[in-house]
Amino acid sequence: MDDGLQQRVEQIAASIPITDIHTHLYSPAFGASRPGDPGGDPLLLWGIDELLAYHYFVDEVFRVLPARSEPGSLGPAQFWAMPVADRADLVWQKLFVERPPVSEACVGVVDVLTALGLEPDEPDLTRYRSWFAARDIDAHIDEVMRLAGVTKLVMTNEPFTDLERSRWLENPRVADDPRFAPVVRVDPIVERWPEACRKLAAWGYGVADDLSGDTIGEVRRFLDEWIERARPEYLACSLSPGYRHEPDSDDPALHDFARLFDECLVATAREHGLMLALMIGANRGIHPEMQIAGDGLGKTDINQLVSIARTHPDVTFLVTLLSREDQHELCVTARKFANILPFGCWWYLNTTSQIREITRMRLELLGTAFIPQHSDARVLEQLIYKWRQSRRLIGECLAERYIEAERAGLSVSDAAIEADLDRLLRGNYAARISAGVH
Ligand code: RAT
Ligand code: ZN
Repeated sequence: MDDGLQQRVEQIAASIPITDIHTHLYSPAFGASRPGDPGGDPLLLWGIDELLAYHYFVDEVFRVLPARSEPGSLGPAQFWAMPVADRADLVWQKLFVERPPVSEACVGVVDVLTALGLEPDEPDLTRYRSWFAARDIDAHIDEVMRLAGVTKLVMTNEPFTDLERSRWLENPRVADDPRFAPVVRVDPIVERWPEACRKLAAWGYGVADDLSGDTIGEVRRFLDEWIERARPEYLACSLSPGYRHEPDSDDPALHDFARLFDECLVATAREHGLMLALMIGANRGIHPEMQIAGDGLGKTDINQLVSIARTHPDVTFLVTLLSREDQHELCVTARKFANILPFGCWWYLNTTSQIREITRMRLELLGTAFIPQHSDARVLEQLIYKWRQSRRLIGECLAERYIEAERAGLSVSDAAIEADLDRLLRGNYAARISAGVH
């Protein structure tokens, strides 16, 4: 490896302001958690207790707790009944005190504490709790964003979630914070139509389970109203690994799925000039007792995505797939369909080895025409470790390509490196959202 080039790329990467295109963070007006006070239904989570109660640690802690058959074991139901602070204490004790933190998420917390100027090896959480309790949330958000190098955070706004819906209805200016951009995500319309239909009917839309009457028009009215309300940068939905896009199917369930997808989601995206983000591959609730920590993953059939991209050449699909096995097919498919914009190393792929592997593959097959990462942060301070690590790895992978280019006889200027990193960390997304009409 050429250390000089590597260093130049890393230095330039450190200076590029990042747009984080998919997070579960909210602006404080949606309600922020208060360290030491579990009440208030907050949507913006932050602080040491939330960091340790993160669902990535729930599966990890169960792997080291006594087995269900042993004395002293704890079941998921008991675990979830514990207050956040008790869950955080347990995670700290088991994963940070009794053994050195090794997993991606564990090392991430150490990185966060160190970056915030705290000692990462306290025997318990007392000092961290007082430190966080003394923060002012607004100034803290600015500080965390500065440490992460992020200048814009894209939220995931879910109108089918009662709590979130009520925050939007109570305060029409709830999203007026320039640091946070809205996105309207509507999984239930395509993934759980009976549930979506019931809610829409209760909210006064004239919809029917079998899509009869003006159901499609009414779903579109709902989406139009939310676009008007939230002014999203894109529309989004998550699809399970076995989804099928078969508009001509005789199977009524498949036919209805395709109508809701094509005539509601895609048609709305088209009309408003928005991208539609598809997050595909989460196998929800494979261990239901684990609640939010109970989701697995599955491989998808790339032909379904081909069908979507071919049917709708005039709509851009931001696509991320959860299974490692699907990543090469996604790159090849994106080479054929310029309206597929691959993004991020999602969830179980947001690890050192997977980011390296996937980013290398994407650079080799797609050049710089993709969006290498999003954080998926659910707790504010996670931005720090997730972005420090991704920024470094993206720089490392890009430097490898420049070394190849130099070996082939071309020398790459700092200006060219900066332009490439700007595309990857901000510009490719900005170019597509500004191409739309808002
Ligand atoms: O990564 C996560 O936190 C998951 O729980 C999911 O939220 C996933 O990212 C999603 O957006 O569905
Ligand atoms: Zn997510």
